[in-house]
Amino acid sequence: MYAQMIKTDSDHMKGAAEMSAQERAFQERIDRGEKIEPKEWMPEAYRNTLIRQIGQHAHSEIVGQLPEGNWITRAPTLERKAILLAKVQDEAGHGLYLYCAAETLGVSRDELLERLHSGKMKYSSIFNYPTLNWADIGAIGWLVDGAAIMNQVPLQRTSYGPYSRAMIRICKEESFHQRQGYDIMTKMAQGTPAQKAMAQDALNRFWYPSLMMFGPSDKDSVHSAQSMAWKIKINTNDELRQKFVDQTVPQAKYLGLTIPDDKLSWNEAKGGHDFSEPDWAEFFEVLAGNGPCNKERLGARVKAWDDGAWFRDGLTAHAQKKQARKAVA
Ligand code: FAQ
Repeated sequence: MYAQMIKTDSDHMKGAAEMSAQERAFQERIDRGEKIEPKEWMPEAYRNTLIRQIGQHAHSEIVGQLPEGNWITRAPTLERKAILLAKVQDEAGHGLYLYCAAETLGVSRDELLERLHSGKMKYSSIFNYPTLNWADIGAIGWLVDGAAIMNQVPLQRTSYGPYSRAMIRICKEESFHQRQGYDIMTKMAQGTPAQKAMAQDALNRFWYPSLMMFGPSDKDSVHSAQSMAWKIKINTNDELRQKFVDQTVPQAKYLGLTIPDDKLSWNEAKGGHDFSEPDWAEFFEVLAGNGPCNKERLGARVKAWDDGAWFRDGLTAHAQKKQARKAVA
């Protein structure tokens, strides 16, 4: 249904014969596996696709701090609090590397943030779901960071140099995040019956939203074909979703938890699991701004921006003063 409503990038995709000599040479560089660097020529649509994807990714890291930040003051032990603090700080760092990578394409961080705050740019749907209790922090690390890694490991080979290099460090840190989440889930699953029930409840609520992180099914994906031709994306949304399910099923089994899907089964012929699709109507509602926490998340980011105005003004005034003094000397 969604596919009928939209035009995909592939509607505008050029075959080799329609490309200019410059565009053909660019595509040949991509096909040879060369990295594209900031000052080099690139088609405007390639640049805009990168700004959209990297910008959205950066926003996801920053908005993604909010659901977990919610539990820093209520972590059950000092050790868990220190670990969660480090993780949430890492997400801020990921946002910064990604905003820097996007800036190399000629867009400023202020402009990207303005587009986020005005609703012109998206962030990952997953962060519009609430974190109701401590088990949710385990589920986020295990499932959400697990899905993020599944998506981002191939992005280390993406064709744009600054994005691919940012991904290398981000993936290392995401691995720690995933381990800490799985550790929380392990402790809870092996704890009292009430704690195990909380872990199961968190898995029940986060399973399908985690599957949605990979984007719409391939038939409804607007950008995949062109992004894959440019090696901005390395895999399709469905390929990565399948890999995530196959990786996560044995992890849930080890925890003694049940994935909330009656149709989940091993398919010997395809060498992977059959599983139920998420509710795509819910996904598109969340994208349209109508998820459980959309207004709260965006409101928190806009407030943080407004509250920080005095600090940004101070920094600019200081820098201008310093420059003026230098000019006089
Ligand atoms: N949420 O044609 P496609 C993290 C949009 S980082 C919201 O398939 P594409 C770390 C899409 O933008 C998580 N919107 O799009 C962390 C497009 O709309 P547009 C973020 C979504 O770009 C963990 C439309 O739907 N990771 O979690 C979503 O080829 C824990 C059509 O879709 C990245 O951003 C969605 N889930 O593929 C932090 C990775 N899916 O823009 C804190 C890089 C799709 O035309 C705590 N990004 N849309 O208006 C990607 O790999 C791709 O952009 C996809 C989407 C795979 C997300």
